[in-house]
Amino acid sequence: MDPRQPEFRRRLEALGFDEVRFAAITGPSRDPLAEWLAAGRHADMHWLERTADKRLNPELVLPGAQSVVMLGVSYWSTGFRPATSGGPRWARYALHADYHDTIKPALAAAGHVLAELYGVTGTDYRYYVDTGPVLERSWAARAGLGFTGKNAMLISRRHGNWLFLAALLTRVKFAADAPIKSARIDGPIGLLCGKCTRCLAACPTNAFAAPGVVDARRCISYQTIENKGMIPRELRAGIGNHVYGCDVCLEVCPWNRFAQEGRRMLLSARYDLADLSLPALLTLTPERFAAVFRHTPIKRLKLSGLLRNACVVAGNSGDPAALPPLLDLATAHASALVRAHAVWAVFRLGGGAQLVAARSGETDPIVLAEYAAG
Ligand code: B12
Ligand code: SF4
Ligand code: SF4
Repeated sequence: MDPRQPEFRRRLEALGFDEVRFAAITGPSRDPLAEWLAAGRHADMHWLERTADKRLNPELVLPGAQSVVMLGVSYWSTGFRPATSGGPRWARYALHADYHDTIKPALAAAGHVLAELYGVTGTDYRYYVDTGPVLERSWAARAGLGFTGKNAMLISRRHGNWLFLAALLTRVKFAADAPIKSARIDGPIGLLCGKCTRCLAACPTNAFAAPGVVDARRCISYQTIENKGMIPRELRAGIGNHVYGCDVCLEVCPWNRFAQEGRRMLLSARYDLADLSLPALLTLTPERFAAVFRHTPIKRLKLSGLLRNACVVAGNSGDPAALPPLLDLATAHASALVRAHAVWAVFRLGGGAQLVAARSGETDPIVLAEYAAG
């Protein structure tokens, strides 16, 4: 092996990446992305459709690309505090500073190390975290960074489900790392799952179309983060107290017992967000939203999206103390999206009569539909 490759790996680990693995690009991928899209499982994430060709073929992303360097950043920590009991629940990754502010600079530094060691320029590599046209989980599995669980997650033997992934595509040809293999399983899903099906059974909204296949339309993560419109009525009860994202199919996985603390937490923790009570969320002002969620991924949801989710959580809380702020949102909030979900929540908490008495001049059809259904 070229002695520069172990040196490159060491330097990337020193930058704080917990996993550094290499895969060879040998032509277009046989990933079932096209079938997944054809079945409509991407909901309205049309950007996945638009970039499907690139996702399946790295040559279209970086002509002449030879290798993918897959990087994993653990966000598991002994200091992690989940929601206060019964309070709003947040996806664990979201209780950290935005990856744009943390992983991106480390990736830029990784590119500079590549350029220094291999004498290449910035046009010989491209890096992405999450939003690039790269099938990150497939590449990570091919590079042996972990295996694809029945929960569709890339699960690491050293970090469990708690790895954020990033990819560096390059024209440099690296020796490929071996993928994990199992003599017992024929196919990529659930290689080290054995007979376990905990994640499939635990999903609160039945989002698994098959082992390893998530239907985003039913997934709480999609509904609370990516969906910018109405949350379907039939899914709202299943959302429970998940205010942003969902980790249920990750949390139940027995492989998490091997999780180790990240070597250097590139994502800096914001566990304080889990202390926000439901009333505090329901009464957020634009100024407070901007101040609290600055530098977190949650800011991209915008205040109206977060209030929409908080209304669903409030409707599921069974707590009559949530009624006063909900009534205010239902009757006076500027966003019809927020009013509509607040109306649903008020009816669910038994405040329908009060609401109908307080209602004045509502004309928006999406809100009126909630009154009619309530
Ligand atoms: C769109 C998207 C979503 C969508 C759709 C999820 C999905 N399952 O596809 C929604 C919004 C629902 C979502 C949710 C979440 N996401 Co997301 N998401 C993405 C994104 C941007 C693209 C994924 C994609 O292409 N999906 C299409 C399907 C077809 O591909 P896939 O699931 O990636 O890969 C599958 C196929 O390749 C399949 N496969 C390969 N060969 C074969 C062969 C056969 C026969 C079969 C059946 C399958 C199969 O195995 C993989 C797993 O099923 C990636 C980032 C990226 N650029 O890749 C992050 C990413 C997958 N998400 C991530 C995370 C953390 C989450 C959440 C945990 C967030 C949360 N806490 O709320 C949840 C987990 C939900 C789940 N169980 O999957 C991480 C996953 C890290 C990891 N260790 O796996 C990623 C990689 C982002 C990152 N940079 O770290 N996400
Ligand atoms: S993230 Fe939650 S809703 Fe989505 S598949 Fe997993 S358990 Fe189901
Ligand atoms: S919970 Fe069980 S079935 Fe699901 S991914 Fe983990 S080991 Fe596999």
